[in-house]
Amino acid sequence: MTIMEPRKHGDASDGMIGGRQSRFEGSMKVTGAATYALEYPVKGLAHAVLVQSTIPAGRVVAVDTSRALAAPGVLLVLTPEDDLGLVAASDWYGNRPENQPYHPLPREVRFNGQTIVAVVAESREQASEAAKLIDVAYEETPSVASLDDPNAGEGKLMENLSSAWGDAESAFAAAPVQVEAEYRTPREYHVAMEPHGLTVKWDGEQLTVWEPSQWSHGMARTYSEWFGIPAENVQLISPFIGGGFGSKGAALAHSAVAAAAAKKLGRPVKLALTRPQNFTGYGGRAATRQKIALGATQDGVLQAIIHRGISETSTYVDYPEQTGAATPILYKVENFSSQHRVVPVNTVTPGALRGPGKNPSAYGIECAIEELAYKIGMDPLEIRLKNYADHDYQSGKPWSTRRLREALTEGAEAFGWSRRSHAPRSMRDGRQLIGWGIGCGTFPVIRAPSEALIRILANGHVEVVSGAIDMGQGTYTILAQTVSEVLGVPVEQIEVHLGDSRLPGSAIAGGSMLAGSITGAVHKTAMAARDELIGLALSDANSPFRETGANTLTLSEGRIAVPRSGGLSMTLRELMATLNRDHIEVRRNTLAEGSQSPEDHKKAWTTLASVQGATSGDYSMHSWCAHFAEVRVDEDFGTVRVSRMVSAFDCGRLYNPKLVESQWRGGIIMGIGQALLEEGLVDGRNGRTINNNMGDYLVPTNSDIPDIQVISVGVADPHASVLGGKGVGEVGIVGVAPAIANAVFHATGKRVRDLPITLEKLI
Ligand code: MCN
Ligand code: MOS
Repeated sequence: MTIMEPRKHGDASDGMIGGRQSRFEGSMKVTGAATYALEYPVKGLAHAVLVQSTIPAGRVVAVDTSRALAAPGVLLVLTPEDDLGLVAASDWYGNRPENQPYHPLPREVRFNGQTIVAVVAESREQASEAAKLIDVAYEETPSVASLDDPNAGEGKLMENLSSAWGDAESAFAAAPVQVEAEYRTPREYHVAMEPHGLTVKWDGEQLTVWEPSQWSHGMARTYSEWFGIPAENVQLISPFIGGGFGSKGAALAHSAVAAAAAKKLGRPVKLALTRPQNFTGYGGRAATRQKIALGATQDGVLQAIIHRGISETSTYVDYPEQTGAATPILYKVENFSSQHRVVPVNTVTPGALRGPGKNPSAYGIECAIEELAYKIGMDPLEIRLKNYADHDYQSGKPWSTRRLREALTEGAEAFGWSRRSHAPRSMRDGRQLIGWGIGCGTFPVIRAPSEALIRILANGHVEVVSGAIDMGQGTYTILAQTVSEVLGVPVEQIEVHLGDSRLPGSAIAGGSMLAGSITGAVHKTAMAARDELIGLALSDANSPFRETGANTLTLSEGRIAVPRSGGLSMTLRELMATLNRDHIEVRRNTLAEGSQSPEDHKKAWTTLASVQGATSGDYSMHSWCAHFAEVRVDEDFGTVRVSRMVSAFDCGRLYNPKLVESQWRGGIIMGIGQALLEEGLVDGRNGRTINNNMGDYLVPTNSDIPDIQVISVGVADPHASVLGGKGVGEVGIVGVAPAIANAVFHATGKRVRDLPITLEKLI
């Protein structure tokens, strides 16, 4: 089955799976009708403001709070002196340290920008003013600012991220053509439009948290564990999120501080991190370095890949930005070796940022493959097709579906690749050098069990209920489309309720796993609701369908009918009335039959323990893409502009091509930022992120973004998900930066191996 043909806007079928339905909550977001976490009108609010450390490592020796406490409106000051009475919560996988206290305002300072004091006052202004009056005395200890610090060291080998087959060293040594290079990426940040923050309220032992969340259930669990209260006592509410990009999957230290302050005060508390505080409230993408050695024959057949990568981590958690995530699966190669190390430095623990691992990994291998192509005078498109991986050489498994070849050829066709002239600096337009480059990308298909509830109401409307979230990807919309297709109810009659930890369990909106996982659960639930409805219509004593002799009924356009034309037909509302039913409710999940205990449910919805990776079954399952970039480089000034992008994707079947195209374009725009603009600058003296604001940390604006053409070459993948879709949200960013770096080389003859590609590196 091929993907749905794009439909014209306004078609009746827009609302079905594969239709181009616009996002339901879109107008609410742009008109201000959507309520964000900090906008809930809670009575009696107090306001918290944080003070962060100004040293990279050491101890808080004393905090003088006297001036702050005397300031107008101040209600409470929390410092490392205060025992907040919290207990350490489990990690992502549900492993919990035993009886370990948790100090979100620790005495020990491990990075510059760590939260150490909170000031709570009647108003935000009063709290901000008082926070300036806090005096902290530190005892500083030696620190390591970044990977560039001479004391950074070799780091620690991550055995589980190493991979090898064949004999890479010998094959490389024997290869007639060798390419070796080191590629670097800097610290990068999420800079979601909506900053971190939360509103918290206690009612006795009941805790309500309004906080932007990529995972309502997982974050609610963390609160319940910190405070030692039953999971049912926590309600985390997050119906609208102003972007997450990986930064909003966990409850963080500042979240704990706000909740503890509310408890101590007996008043609801609102805490909004300032934009600079967002840069250290949660870590961005770690800085990386990777050395890649490619051995090949003169005619461009890969013989060996040797990959050695490192990434920064904090001094207290080993978080790898896995530079070897894409390297083993993009090309056919019989001899391979990859290792990844993490180097502890005094930073907040880095985190997941759109396409974690795969993104810097593709930057390395996709630049290296073009370096090889230029070395032997081969077309970069041809070398990729020549080394096309017919199966996954790492796991040995067949691909479920892999239309990367089609992505490369159809992308090349749309881009006009055949008109390229090979030599660097050979294409120009006046003073502008023109360059073309390719970058392939990939992202694994990850899946998790999920749950959903569907209610058919007396008025014929349908409610779909899940604790899943929508941070802009389109969850609300695709779930309505899924139900519309199964129950034959127009989307206007479907209401989707999301973003609340009290609602049925859901996969995290992370790892591009939500859409496939939650449409699977909603589809299963809708099918069950359909069976129940038809069953009732055929068997209920009050139902006129009982007499028709039909053995099944059809559901479409909000009506239920016998299949033959001219037969009995009525609206769902009429049917509900004749059945005398107020509502029909069905709840289903995608856990295995034997895993339905309360413990299984808790594990499935609140930890990542049940998540299935790309090679957990018989196949190796991934989304794929090929980006074609055109850059124009001003020869005198060294300025680079991306003037054209054509990107072709295999993400399986698309539930909603309009939203998918928007996801892809969003990823590509972030990739352009990564290639040309984004760079977290660290002060080597004190480990401070210098450009911790949106004026100095540059992300693309409209004027940086060219026309972006996106093409789908996917086919439904029945192994990847119930509806045949693969992940969409992250793959778009993967491979963009190398496509641009390769285009810059083609334009200028200059190879920039450290991102971002700024003008001083070119002139
Ligand atoms: N979709 C589809 N057909 C498919 C797969 C997806 O139509 N076969 C569409 C749907 O509209 C779906 C969306 O693409 O809602 C994303 O689906 P999926 O790839 O499953 O990703 P998730 O729903 O798990 O969302 C998380 C993903 C991640 S991990 C990051 S990071 C990211 C991203 O989504 N952050 C985003 N996209 C984002 N988009 C916005 N606007 N804001 C963010 O913070
Ligand atoms: Mo996405 S970085 O996995 O939230």
